[in-house]
Amino acid sequence: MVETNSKLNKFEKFKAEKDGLAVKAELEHFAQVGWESLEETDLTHRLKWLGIFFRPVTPGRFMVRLRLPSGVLSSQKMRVLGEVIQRYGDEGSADITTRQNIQLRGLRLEDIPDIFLRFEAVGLTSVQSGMDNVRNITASPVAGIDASELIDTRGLVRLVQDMITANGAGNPEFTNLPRKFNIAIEGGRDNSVHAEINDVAFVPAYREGHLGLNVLVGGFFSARRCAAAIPLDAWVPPDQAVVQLCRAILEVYRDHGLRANRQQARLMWLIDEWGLEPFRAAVEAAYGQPLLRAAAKDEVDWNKREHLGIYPQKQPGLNFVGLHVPVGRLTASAMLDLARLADVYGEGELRLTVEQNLIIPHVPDSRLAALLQEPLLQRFTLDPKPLVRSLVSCTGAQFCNFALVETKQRALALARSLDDRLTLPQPVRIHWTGCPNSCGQPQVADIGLMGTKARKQGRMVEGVDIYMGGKVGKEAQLGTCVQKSIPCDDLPEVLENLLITHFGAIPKAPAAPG
Ligand code: SRM
Ligand code: SF4
Repeated sequence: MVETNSKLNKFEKFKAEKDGLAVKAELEHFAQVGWESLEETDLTHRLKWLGIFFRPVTPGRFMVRLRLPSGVLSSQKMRVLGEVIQRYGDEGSADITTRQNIQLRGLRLEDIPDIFLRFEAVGLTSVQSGMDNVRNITASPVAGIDASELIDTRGLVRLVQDMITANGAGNPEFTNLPRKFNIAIEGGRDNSVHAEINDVAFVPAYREGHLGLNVLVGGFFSARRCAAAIPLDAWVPPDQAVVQLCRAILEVYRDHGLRANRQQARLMWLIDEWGLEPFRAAVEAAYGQPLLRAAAKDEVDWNKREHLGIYPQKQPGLNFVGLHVPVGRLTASAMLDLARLADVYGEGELRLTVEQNLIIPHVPDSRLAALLQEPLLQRFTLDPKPLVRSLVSCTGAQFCNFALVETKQRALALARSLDDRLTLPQPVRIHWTGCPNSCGQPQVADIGLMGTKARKQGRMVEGVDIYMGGKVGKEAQLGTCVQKSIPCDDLPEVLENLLITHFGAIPKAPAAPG
């Protein structure tokens, strides 16, 4: 480690005193004594190593963040997750996250040891999903079923997660990183994972006629700085090499990442400090053999797909059906129903997307018509209107204490009313994020809205900074802030004007009276 102990930030100090994963052995005890008796750092920080998040906005009601590699889960897992929140009535809910994952809400600490046993029984884990750990590993949501895919990455993603978490048991080798860490492994042509915003991303590329993966490093968003990932100038075959390279990069980051200033601790800061070639050399040394230079070009040459509606799979006669889940919010009954739909119409599997939507794969041609009649598809539609369709939103003030504004409900209400008032020639991707941490990825959106405080008629009110210019898919590019501190109350008019001026929206004729 570079820094001396006196230079470590307070997070580093508490991690050095007691590793986050240590609370695993204490969970039963915590559940017995109750959350009010817990030592502050255990409660608000260390529990996140198990994926358990104390929510200051709803004290006593915890959030649990799962790990769902590639966003794939069985109907059995979905049923268990639905049943877990069902017992909390109206307080229980769930969200599909911007990393193809699920977070459960409303949980009581005393129930969590039992809940974890239920998770274990079906192969679910939430370990190392928060704080200074590797987040859910993302991949194409149609890996293995997409007729045009180059590499089915599901197995690789699973292997990388198993390496990082010791098969879900928790792996002390990687529980004290300098900061959070994001990994994405894309096997398709459309960059469905937003490779550019991950600390490490793999994208398909042919090298001397062999199909493998080029490697990007250093992408991240933070309140202080946002950076797109840059090429490591390395190529690996799509096998154990991916796991070994992830391990090597994580070891370099763990052992040399900057730990003095928490605002400058993500991987890109280390790459900046060292320079790319010395960083690459250190990774190569940890990898234990020469790294091949990158293929001259990668195979990401498509626009990003949105996966809503019905598409034929590469398996003849089967289809995947993409459902729109408004701002990713799920109830227990919807989750149980989704599990049933996957069993009845598919092969008991569900997929999640980074747009916070859901896919039912493996639906035979003969069952499509019946699936479309299911009442849940009135709510989770296949063909929503252009603005609601591409809406993404972070958690916001309802549950997140960092939030400067309420996001999900406001985002949905506004998108619905603009959809009613405007005709749009194509979907416009609007992303909401409640604060500069950028969990809702406003920088990848056509229009990104980031919560802030604004002034209106002499009063401080909820507002947003507006981002534009984000591009996804083959020409991915980060958007930038174009307007600051717009009061949320003014947004209907401001957004309407932006949509008319930049996206070809046409106001609809007002409905005739009577
Ligand atoms: Fe995030 C912290 C929610 C994706 C950047 N994020 C948080 C916390 C844990 C803060 C907290 O303790 O309250 C939020 C939990 C709120 C809650 O109750 O849900 C939170 N982040 C989310 C989720 C749920 C947003 C969503 O509604 O989908 C996403 C969960 C993903 C997952 O399944 O693991 C989520 N967060 C992201 C992303 C997007 C991504 O990964 O593509 C980013 C930007 C990309 C990145 O990290 O480079 C992101 N979250 C942050 C940051 C800023 C990190 C930094 O380096 O400064 C924080 C704050 C922090 O870590 O200190 C943060
Ligand atoms: Fe919370 Fe801010 Fe992340 Fe939204 S962007 S979930 S408000 S930390």
